[in-house]
Amino acid sequence: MSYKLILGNRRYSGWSLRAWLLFKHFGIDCVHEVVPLYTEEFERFRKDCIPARQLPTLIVTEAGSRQVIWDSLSIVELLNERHPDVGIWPSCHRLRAAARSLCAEVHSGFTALRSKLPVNLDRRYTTFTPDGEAANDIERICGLWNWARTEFQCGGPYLFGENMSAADVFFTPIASRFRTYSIALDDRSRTYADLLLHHPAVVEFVRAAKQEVWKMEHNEFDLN
Ligand SMILES: N[C@@H](CCC(=O)N[C@@H](CS)C(=O)NCC(=O)O)C(=O)O
Repeated sequence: MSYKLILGNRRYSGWSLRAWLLFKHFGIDCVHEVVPLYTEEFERFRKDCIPARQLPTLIVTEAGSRQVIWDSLSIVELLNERHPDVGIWPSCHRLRAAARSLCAEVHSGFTALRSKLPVNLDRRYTTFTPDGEAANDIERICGLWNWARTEFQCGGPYLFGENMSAADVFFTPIASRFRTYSIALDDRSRTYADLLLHHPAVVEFVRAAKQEVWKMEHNEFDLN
């Protein structure tokens, strides 16, 4: 069995960062390719990887057959099924259920944060003020981080104890938004966000992102 992970522009693709970190942190081998969004290459990717429409996408090749898996949450579940010993989800069922709820909310929610603070791993805005909806998302996220620690008392430094789980992986691009837009955080949330961003696989991803040449207008704006 082999994996090929197709990523969007690292600079802008928080979803791709999740998939990348998942493979790297849990030590699962894959080859990867970057397909710049909204280019001819991206159109070719869509034709080659039907029915996937978005990145990241995973191609699993096994016994001569090729399967396309798309959407970061289903990539998490596929890897969890195939690599049950690496600890993608916490081992305790209560923690696992909570971790899944957090991932599900990240996956389907925080739309204001996503649209108004687009991922840009190569920018740092120092005068950005989130509007009310985005501020609500930020407050909710920090509230969830604190809730997980208080509710389960796992110690840390990750949400569910000593080990990173898929929940921490899912919050990593959010931590990158907090850094890009210089969002003020309480001390505990700041320490946690910094921990995620200092992960060697994230540092490697950000370094590569800074070398990319493709630019997307939506994610590149100037503040006066
Ligand atoms: N729910 C998807 C979201 C993936 C996503 O939105 N990918 C963006 C890049 S970060 C994309 O491919 N955008 C191109 C498009 O939507 O046409 C996931 O979890 O993987």
